[in-house]
Amino acid sequence: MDPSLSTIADKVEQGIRLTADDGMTLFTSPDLWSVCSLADRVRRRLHGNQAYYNVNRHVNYTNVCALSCSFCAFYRKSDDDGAYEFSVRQVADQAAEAQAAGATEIHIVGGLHPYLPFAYYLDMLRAIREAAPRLHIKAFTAVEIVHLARIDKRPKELEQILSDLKDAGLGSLPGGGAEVFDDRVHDEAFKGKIRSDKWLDVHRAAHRIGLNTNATILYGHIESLEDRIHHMELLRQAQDEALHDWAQSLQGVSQSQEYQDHGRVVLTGPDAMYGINGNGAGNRLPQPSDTSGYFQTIIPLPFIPDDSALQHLPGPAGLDNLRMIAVSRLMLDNLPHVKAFWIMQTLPLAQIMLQSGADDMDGTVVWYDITKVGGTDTHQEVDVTKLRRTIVEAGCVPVERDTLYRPITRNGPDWHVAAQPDPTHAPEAPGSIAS
Ligand code: V47
Repeated sequence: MDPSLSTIADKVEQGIRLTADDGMTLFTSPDLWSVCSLADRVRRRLHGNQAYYNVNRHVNYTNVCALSCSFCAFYRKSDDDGAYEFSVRQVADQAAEAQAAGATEIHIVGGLHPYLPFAYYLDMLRAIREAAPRLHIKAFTAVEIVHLARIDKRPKELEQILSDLKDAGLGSLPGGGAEVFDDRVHDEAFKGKIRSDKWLDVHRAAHRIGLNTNATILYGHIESLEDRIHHMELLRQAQDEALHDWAQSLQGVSQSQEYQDHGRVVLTGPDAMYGINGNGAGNRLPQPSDTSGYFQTIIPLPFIPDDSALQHLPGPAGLDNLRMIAVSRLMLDNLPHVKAFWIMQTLPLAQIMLQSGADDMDGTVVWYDITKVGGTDTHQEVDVTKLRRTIVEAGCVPVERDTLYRPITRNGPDWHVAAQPDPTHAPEAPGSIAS
């Protein structure tokens, strides 16, 4: 092992939080395989050899956007060729179709449409609830939430907007729109978009009203490695606060000593930190509750230059993508999951990522408009057999999950939430491809 990694390896062994300098060492070490195997070690502590996927559908309800982010090839102005917006009925029909095909989740995001009123968004959620009552609705990035707070007839506090959306059917927030938490990068690549403080405010407000959320980082464009680490530190801090509130809201949850002493939660330490001691007792992972939410997963998104205003940039290479997954796993010690979003990472690379820190691949997706790797069209679908095969071939056990990471038992399009498996007792043999 690269000797500069040995202090970090000791910290990982003991469950001690890594510093920003440690993060830079992980990014610059020539010994990528040791970085990946450290990340794999903590991933296995959390999830054994299980790897998660879901049966979902992504819907991008409009590509019309008031912003003009230079990394984005998706947005159009309302009079541009190819500009579109779906009616509430069209979205609800897609939801009904997804539910009939066995999906458990609909993931909805779109541009900041200049004319659609707040009522459109509430109506959309209510119509989905009615047309597809079993689907979990994961919708609207923090950027869209701030836009909705501005366009409502009576401008509202973030928490009120989120509560209105929750009452209409919203189940959780996706992680998009975070880009890179840095003012220089913001001003050069996505000026006009909310800054990091606002993005974090939206997620904090969502957590306070009991909504779980995800987080992303868009990397491999004009940001520096230090910017990536700073982004991770801000997320880690926000998650400490969320987990603190979550633990306060529940009685009898086991907490690590470090959490009690320092108000921070490391979820990736050795079993003994959580009273697990090899017998499965104790639980290191937060479980979804109605009263308090938290960040579930980090999704590192590799910048895809094609057709964007930054298409002269090369975009990150495969090994950078792999290292980014591993560093995210090691630095974000209090986020339960790391997602290798196969649409952007590609299935073969996502497979290697399952051995380098990632434990989740997102799902069947079906239609995806925001990025198209290698000139594919918007129909980007894998079936469950292929997802499971990808996972099994990576030496992992495929576990279908719902949006809140509860395991699903399935019989064709029928499904229900199963009892939580104990990740400390996950089988070591690869799973079966048959679902
Ligand atoms: O917010 C836009 C990014 C995001 C490009 O929460 C680009 O489970 C790469 O957030 N190259 C949307 N990325 C996707 C997203 C997401 C995806 C999967 C799962 C979840 C989740 C969230 O895509 C945008 C933006 O950050 N993006 N353009 C591009 N050229």
